[in-house]
Amino acid sequence: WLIWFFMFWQDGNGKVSRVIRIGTRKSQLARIQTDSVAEKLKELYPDVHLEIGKNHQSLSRLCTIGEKSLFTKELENALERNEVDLVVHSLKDLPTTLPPGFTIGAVLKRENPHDAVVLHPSNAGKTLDTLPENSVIGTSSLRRAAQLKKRFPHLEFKDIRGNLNTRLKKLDEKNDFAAIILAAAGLRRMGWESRISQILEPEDCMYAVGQGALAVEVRARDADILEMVSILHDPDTVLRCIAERAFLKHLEGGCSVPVAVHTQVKDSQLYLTGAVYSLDGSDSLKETMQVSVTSLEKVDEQVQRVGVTANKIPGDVQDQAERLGVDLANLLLSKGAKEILTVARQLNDAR
Ligand code: DPM
Repeated sequence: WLIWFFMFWQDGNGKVSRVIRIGTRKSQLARIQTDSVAEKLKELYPDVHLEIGKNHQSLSRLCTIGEKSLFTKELENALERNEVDLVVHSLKDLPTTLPPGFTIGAVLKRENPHDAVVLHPSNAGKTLDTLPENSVIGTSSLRRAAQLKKRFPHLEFKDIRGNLNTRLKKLDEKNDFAAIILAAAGLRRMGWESRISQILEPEDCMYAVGQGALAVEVRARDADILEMVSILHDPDTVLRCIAERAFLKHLEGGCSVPVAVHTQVKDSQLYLTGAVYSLDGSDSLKETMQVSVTSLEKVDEQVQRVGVTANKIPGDVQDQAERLGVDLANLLLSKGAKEILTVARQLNDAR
């Protein structure tokens, strides 16, 4: 039989409360994201004692091509072994299929999901349009490079790696890059909003699935923790991200393929625009579909959809969002998306 161990903590007034342990990776962004979720939980549950665990090893990329997730390693092991109770991630780094036993128990309100341009100081005042011919732009996102190569053919694109601190340093202290492209949300969380010189509109560059939203990963069977974190769910963000993740999953795209999305909830309609690109952006498919997201029944069931458990959001509406993603993927597949992605994957693997 199962024995559940609960840890308790006694405060100065003799009040006993459960200790919740949060796992984190060691990059500054991971710490900031973890702290912001811990702050929210503290406000909502003043009696719960939160402990941010030791820093776990960071993997340079959590998510891999295809649906095989490499990111399991340290943090999920810690979750599995009950060493931590929840882990905060950028949703866009979480694969659309989580390993068995884990689920995303909360998707927080999405921040600005768009990509941003950060210029080398010597280019102050410029935009991607006005940067000189052959200026080198740093990004290792196939999605960003594909879209921007097509839209700004006078620019060159080169890989830039490392965490955000490393990248900004590489930009500023060397003359290798005229500018780099990063998610506006990450820049804002790091306190570097003032470095954003341009936010890329969907016409220039659509964002990655889940970009700008934080996710809380928990043990799927830990009903107490699931209940506790579910209050953090932002309903519109959940529906948008379920549609986006279902789209990516059905395309069989991992998080490093040239796939981009744009979603919106307006007047009880959920809109999803999705696109796939060849590596140089010359070949692409882009379509938009919409679905009504009004609930006919309030079902409260323990179901995962593309890894997300959101018991307080009507199940029928979540199903509609998931179906929208699948339907849009099928539409693009019927127009040749599979071929575009297969070629992109092969060329990228050969690089
Ligand atoms: C994923 C991608 C990147 C990250 C691929 C993509 C960017 C990699 C690169 C799946 N994860 O976006 O097309 O630029 O070389 C990542 C960032 C954030 C989460 C940093 C960033 C912060 C923003 C957020 C890396 N993961 O994209 O600038 O929480 O959405």
